[in-house]
Amino acid sequence: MSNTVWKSMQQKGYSRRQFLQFCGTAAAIAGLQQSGVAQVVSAFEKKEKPPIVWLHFQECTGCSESFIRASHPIVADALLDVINLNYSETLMAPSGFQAEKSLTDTIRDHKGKYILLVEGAVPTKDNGVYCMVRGKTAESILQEVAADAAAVVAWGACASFGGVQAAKPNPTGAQAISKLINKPVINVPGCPPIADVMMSVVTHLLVLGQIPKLDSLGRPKEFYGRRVHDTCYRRPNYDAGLFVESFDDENAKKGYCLYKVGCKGPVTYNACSVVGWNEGTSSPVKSGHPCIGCSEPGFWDNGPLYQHLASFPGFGIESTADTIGTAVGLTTIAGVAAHAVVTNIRKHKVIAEVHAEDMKES
Ligand code: FSX
Ligand code: SF4
Ligand code: F3S
Repeated sequence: MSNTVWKSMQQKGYSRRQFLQFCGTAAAIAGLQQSGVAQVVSAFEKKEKPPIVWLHFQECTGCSESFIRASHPIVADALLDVINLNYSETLMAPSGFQAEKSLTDTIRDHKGKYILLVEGAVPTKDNGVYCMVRGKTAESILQEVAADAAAVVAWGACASFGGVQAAKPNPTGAQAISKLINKPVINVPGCPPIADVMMSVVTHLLVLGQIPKLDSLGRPKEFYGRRVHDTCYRRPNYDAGLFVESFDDENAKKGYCLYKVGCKGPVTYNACSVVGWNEGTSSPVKSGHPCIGCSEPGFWDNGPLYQHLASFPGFGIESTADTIGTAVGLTTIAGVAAHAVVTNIRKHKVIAEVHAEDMKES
């Protein structure tokens, strides 16, 4: 029992109240209802924590940067301190042979029990020489460690779909890890993924010991079930045909919709409009930048970032990646979503009036 989350927190000086608070937050971020808190308490009191191995391949380390900035400090602290993070090139204290021993001991002593988290794509061209760690290719390390992992998580666009290094012409033959191993992979894309979503996936695995429900691209439905566009606070402007025409114009200052300056929110499945970044303070769209679709496969090649979508499938909020896919069409023609302009004249007027009032007051 010495290895449970509660014991570890006690040793660190956390009170029982703080432990229960941690369990409540962990349950909430794992997407569990109130009744799930008891389940979390019980799991963290009794369950031995599975060891975690975190591998880094072709990436920028933004995923780790994101993870350590999760906005639930007690959860981040507890998870980072109490999970058995047996191997992580960026977060672990040991180095050299000592670090290597941690990895080999973990995969030997915890067969079928450890969780594998992977950050970055894997180069496959020229026998994988473009990413080597300890004299071994990324691909051979991945194969070796994934073989006996209980669950495999792909952090970020790179591990999930290949990311920037797989963008055309993909000189190193970079691949998503799901293409290289023969077991289910939980894809948590985004460049990088949202910290609280990452924390939630780890918590879900630790508490429930199961893989969360995934969409057809292997992403947890809880967080990738809706488009950025579906819950965007600028959406009323989109519906009313009120668009930013160029950065720094008057419409940008008014917070109009970013569709015409390239926003890919209508074809991007992620929780940015709901969970948000930096303790939910902001998101790309909230800070005035169009969504570049960073949680979708091949987004670097989906046309110029600041060119708007010509059209997109499915206007209803009920659309999901499973039902409509993510076909993205781009055009240079300056057409806008005609339905919005035509059918929302009334809303357009109301919003324009409100903005006019705001401008008068300021
Ligand atoms: Fe990729 Fe992770 Fe983009 Fe970076 O390391 S998802 S390049 S922000 O963050 O792998
Ligand atoms: Fe928001 Fe972009 Fe959709 Fe406009 S197009 S409502 S800015 S997600
Ligand atoms: Fe990425 Fe778009 Fe969110 S660019 S961070 S999915 S708003």
